[in-house]
Amino acid sequence: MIKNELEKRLNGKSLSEAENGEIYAALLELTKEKLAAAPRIAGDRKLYYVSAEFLVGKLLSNNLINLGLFDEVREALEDAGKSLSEIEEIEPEPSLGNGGLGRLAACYLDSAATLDLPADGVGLLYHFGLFRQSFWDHKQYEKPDRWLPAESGPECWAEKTDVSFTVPFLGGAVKSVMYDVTVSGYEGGTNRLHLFDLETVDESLVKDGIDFDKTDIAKNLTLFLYPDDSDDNGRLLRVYQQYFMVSNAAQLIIKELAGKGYALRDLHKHAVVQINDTHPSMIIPELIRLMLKDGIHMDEAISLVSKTCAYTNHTILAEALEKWPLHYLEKAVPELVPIIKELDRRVRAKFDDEKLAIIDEHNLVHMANMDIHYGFSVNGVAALHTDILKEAELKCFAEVYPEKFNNKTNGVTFRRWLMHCDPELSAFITRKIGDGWKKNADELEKLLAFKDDPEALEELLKIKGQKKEQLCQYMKERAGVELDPESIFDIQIKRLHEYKRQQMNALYIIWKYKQIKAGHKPARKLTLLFGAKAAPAYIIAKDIIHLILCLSDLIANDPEVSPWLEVRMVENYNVTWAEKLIPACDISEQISLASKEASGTGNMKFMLNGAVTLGTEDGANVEIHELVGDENICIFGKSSEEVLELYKEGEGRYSPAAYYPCDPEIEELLDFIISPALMRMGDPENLGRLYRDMSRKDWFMALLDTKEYIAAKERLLSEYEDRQAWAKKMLVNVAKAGFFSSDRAIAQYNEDVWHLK
Ligand code: B1H
Repeated sequence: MIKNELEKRLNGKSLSEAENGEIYAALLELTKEKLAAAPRIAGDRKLYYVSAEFLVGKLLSNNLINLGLFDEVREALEDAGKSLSEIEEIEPEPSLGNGGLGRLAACYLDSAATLDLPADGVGLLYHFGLFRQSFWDHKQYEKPDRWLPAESGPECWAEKTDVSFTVPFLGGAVKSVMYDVTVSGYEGGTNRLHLFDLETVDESLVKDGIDFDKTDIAKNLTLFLYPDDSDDNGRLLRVYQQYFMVSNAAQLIIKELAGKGYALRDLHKHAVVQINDTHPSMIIPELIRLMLKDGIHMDEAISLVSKTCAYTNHTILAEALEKWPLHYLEKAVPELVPIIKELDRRVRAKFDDEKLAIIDEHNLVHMANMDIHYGFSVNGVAALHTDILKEAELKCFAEVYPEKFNNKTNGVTFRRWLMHCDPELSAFITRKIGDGWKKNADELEKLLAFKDDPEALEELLKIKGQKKEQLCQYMKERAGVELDPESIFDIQIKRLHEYKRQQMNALYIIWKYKQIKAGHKPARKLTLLFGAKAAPAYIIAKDIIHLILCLSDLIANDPEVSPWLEVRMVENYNVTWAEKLIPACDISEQISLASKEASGTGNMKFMLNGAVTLGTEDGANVEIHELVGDENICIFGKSSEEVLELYKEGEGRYSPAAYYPCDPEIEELLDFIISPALMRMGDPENLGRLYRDMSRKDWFMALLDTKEYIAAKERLLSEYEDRQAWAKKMLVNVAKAGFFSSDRAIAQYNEDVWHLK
């Protein structure tokens, strides 16, 4: 009996007497014990998923689901008058990631364990993770977000181990400490997420906001995720972080290999390293360095490492493709520089093509190029993205290594993104088609049998209504905002970036505001919800937040408009917020400039929870479109081919001047940004800068698709009024989402790349 097991840990109190904090501590302890008793997944060949980010989210419910204890615990608590979801509020969310890339890593660990594959994650234990966001005066402010337990407080999921390595640093050395988070598979065994910390780290360096002494590497290395890299010291610190991460990973891999009794020469047979974007790329020269130290010759070391490492590319945005000045590396990782130079020399000896070089003529080290030459696999994260890599961005590489390139369309774990966040919908699905879908997501297709069943469709609408009510409740408690659950919930949640085009959505808001002011009242109220953090040094992104917050306020205070339109941006958007927002969504905003969003994974989560996508033909939207068909998605905008063409030099190149001021409708929308009404509300400096940027530069072409976007959204809003037809769209989206299970993605990685078991 779970109740007894919990009460044993409550110092004589009964469940109903105990405080939520005490119950959380008891649940944590109990769950950890059960995890420790579950079998550790083992095998002769193991994957190391090395990543600078693991956005795991809260883990209590996730672990309870995987252990098969969730319902029992929830009921025991309910009987005692307690609520599991309230208790969960106590759990701090570790913000060890920025967005999709980090959350993907967490989904992949969940699926690898579920598929019983020996696969551990390796990353860093950032004490503060990404910053905590707050809004004041319509602007974003950043504060450190400490998630680790206080000395005296309850434990957390990361447990200190006695594993420690020495990492060469600045002519001396620093020591690491390894912390382990147990990763459970659904009704399966466990793997580990190894997070390395610096033994000498000093939190007292953080004094004011998220600023700290960036030069004191031996004390600051693991304080923050991606410290502000707008200055040299920040960038240099990032190199140190990356090296600390990969040196620990490499040493761990070699230690485990030796532990199994294998020679270093057999590395590639027993270990495979997945390099998650270029942040861990230095693991290639680091493994080579360690092999050379062990007496293996350069030729052989390079060959062995190249058979061990595989690289995933997550972006084609030039600014995100890492290129480190050689002199940074000379300062931060002097031991690796001769190896990197040798790797470059070999490339140059073999190929007479500057584009393939690792160290370019400006002495910039192209990390991705090193991964492609000296890894055995290169994959993109959605079909369109991989095509662009092969045909444009990395064309010259695909020509010399066609066998290395492959696509692995992203996926998300249905345990967290359906079973946990929408138990009502999960129960509906199980009532209709049984529970085989939990292990085999393709079975969701069986739902199509209910496409024309009015009762089933009615049920589906009712569940969506419930989830909207729940979100309203949560918003009220958290943000003091009362939303209207009868309105249409249109949601855009993702990192703030110009290519994701939140600013285009803001132009829609302006358009709608003006329509309502002109007397064109819609059939139903529309609620637009945003969640987004802007990188602290990304000025235009912060200006976009400012615009949205000003519009939100302007509308809320306008009695003519507020009955019909509401705009809210949640503060400190994170995984927990996503779990509340996604199930309540009617319209999923996936409006990136075509070719720029490598895949997207939020798009998949929304679809799985019965939202209809309003999107461009970008990233995985293309695959969603193919799966659900034209009637069940709303696609608009220029194609990626057209966009790539518009970026080319010369005539035909994109210019916002084609729209502003010559198109009067667009002119009206942009001018509103600097209208007296808004300028009074907000900061003229921010609004003016954004207005100038959008009307003169518009680097990510928001104006290109604005009119089509407005028309498409209006079309979708009117379709919402046919409730049965809408419910059918919802059902088809859920039924076709099976492909986007991370179980499918991981099975493909294993089949084509990892070959575990
Ligand atoms: C993605 C990043 C990323 N791609 C650099 N690249 C970063 C790059 O702080 N940095 O230095 C942080 C993140 N993140 C995302 O990966 C893509 O934009 C999404 O489209 C994709 O779904 C996700 C997972 O593949």
